[in-house]
Amino acid sequence: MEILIRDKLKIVVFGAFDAGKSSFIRAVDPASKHVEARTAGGTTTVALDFGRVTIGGIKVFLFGTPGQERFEFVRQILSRGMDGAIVVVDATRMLDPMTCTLCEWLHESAVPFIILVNKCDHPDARPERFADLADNGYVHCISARTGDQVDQALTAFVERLGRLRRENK
Ligand SMILES: Nc1nc2c(ncn2[C@@H]2O[C@H](COP(=O)(O)OP(=O)(O)OP(=O)(O)O)[C@@H](O)[C@H]2O)c(=O)[nH]1
Ligand SMILES: [Mg+2]
Repeated sequence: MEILIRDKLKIVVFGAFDAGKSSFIRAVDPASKHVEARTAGGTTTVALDFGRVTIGGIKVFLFGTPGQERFEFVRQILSRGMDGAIVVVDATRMLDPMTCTLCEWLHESAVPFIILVNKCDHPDARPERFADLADNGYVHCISARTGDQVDQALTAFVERLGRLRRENK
């Protein structure tokens, strides 16, 4: 990979409550940090997730957002200056209004983004429900639990962001 002007990328991870945003960041970076609260069913992000990984010489900083609607202000803060976005969806659920709103906003803001259809290890997963969510076809089926396709999807996105940066320089 040729040397880029800037060798750092800020990628923000969005998605509805419980989709698996924090699990995705843990799968990418086992040393990632998470500010979460306990719930009856496990944990929920109340501030942010933060993970780091180096891909092809580029330092990638991953910021995970809370999924609960009431934390919209946190999503606004974390999204400042992002180079790209990842939208995580739960393959076992139906497409939800928050995910649709997020994708419309990213599209209108001209922020490059991919869809990660998570929980594809689950017997109830129906990834085909999300096939048309990114109009450019950037949809990947992953499992944050098993790690399947996690690194491949992120690497493909980072390479695409690197290409976009070279084209725009
Ligand atoms: N089967 C399966 N379960 C998963 C997978 N990824 C996450 N989960 C489960 O889904 C639940 C939510 O995971 P989180 O990573 O906390 O989801 P989140 O999107 O960060 O949730 P919020 O921060 O509350 O919005 C947990 O019980 C996880 O164990 C996966 O790939 N497969
Ligand atoms: Mg979370």
